[in-house]
Amino acid sequence: MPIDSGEKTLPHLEARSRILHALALASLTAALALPVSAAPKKIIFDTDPGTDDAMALMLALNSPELDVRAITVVPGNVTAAQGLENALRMVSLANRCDIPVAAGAQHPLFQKLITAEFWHGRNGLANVELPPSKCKVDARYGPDLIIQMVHAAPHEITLVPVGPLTNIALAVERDPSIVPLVKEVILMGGSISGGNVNAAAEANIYNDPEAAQIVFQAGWPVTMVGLDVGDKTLLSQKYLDQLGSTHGPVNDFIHSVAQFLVDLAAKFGSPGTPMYDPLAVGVAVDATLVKAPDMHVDVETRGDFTRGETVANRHGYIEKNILHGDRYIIQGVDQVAPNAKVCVEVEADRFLQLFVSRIQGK
Ligand SMILES: [Ca+2]
Repeated sequence: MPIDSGEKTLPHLEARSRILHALALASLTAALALPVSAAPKKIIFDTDPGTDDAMALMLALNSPELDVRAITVVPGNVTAAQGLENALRMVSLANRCDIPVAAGAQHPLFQKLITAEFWHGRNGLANVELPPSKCKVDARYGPDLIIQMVHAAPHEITLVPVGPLTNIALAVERDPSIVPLVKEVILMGGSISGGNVNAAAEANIYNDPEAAQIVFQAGWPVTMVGLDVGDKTLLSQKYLDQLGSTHGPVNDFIHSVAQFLVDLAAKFGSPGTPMYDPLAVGVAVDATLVKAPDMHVDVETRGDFTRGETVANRHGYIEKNILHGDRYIIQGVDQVAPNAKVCVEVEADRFLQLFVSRIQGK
C-alpha cells in the first residue's frame, strides 16, 4: 500500500519539480535583466572585532545587497592578533572562507593602543568561544589589499570601516591615487553631540585621531555613522527574543553576543544595546534608513579635553577675521566645502527589523 500511494504521488512531484525549475529559470532570467546598479555593492569591511563588529559582519555577510570582497583587521576593541583570530573564526562560522581576511596595522599611527575588553568581553566577542577557524589568513598586508582591490575594480569598492581608521589612512598614505577610485566610505565613528570615551570623543576616532583626520580630508565621499545616531538604534529585549525564537550557527552566536550586550546595557540603565557598527552596514545596504545632511568635519588632534572629537561645521562657512592694529575685524565669511554626510536621524525600528530578519535562521 505505501508503494502504491508513493507511485500515485510521483507525477505530482514531477509536476512540482518542473514548476520549480521553470520558476528558477524565470528568476535567473530576471536577475540577468537587472540593471547594473542593482548588482550587489562591493565592500571591504575594515574591523576591530568587537561585539558590535560581529553583528555588523554577520549582517553584511547575510545581506544580498552587499558583496563582501575582503575583511581587513585593525587593532581597537582588541589587539591586532586577537582581532584577526576573531575575524577568522567568524568567517569560518559563516562558511565564507572564500573571503580574504588580512591583518593590517598593529597599532595606531602616533599613540598607544587602547583596548576595550571591559565593554566587549575578554576575547572581544562577549566571551563566546567560537570553534577554531577552518579559514586561513590572507598573506597580504591589509592596507595593500585595499589598494590592490580598489585598482582592480575602480569606482566600484565601498569601504566600510567600523574600527579606528588606521588601515584606511595607511592605504591613502601609501597610495593617494586610490582616493578618486573608491566609490564611497561609510564609516562608524565620531559624534556631533558628545563622546563615549569622554565628554568629547567617540572611541574609534579617539583611538587614532590622526588617521581619522586623513580619512575625513582625503577628498572621497564619506558618510559618517556616528555614536549619537547609533545611540538611537537600541536592540532591546523585544528584538533579542525574536533572535532567540530561531536557530542556526550564526543566529545563535549573534543571539549570545546580543544577550551579553543587552545585559551590559541594563547595568548602565539602558533598555537596549546601541547598534553602532551594524548601522554602518545598514546604511551600506539601504541609505534611506538615515537622514544625513552634508557637513564639513574636522578631527581635533590636539585639545586638552577634545582630542579625537569630530568637529562638524553645519552652516558651511567660517568667519574671515583680519588683523587691524591691535584687534581682528570680521570682514565677511569664507566658505567651507562639505566633506561628509553626517547621519543625524535613523528609522531605528526599520533598521532593527532588517537586522533581525537577516540573521534569523542563519
Ligand atoms: Ca568596531
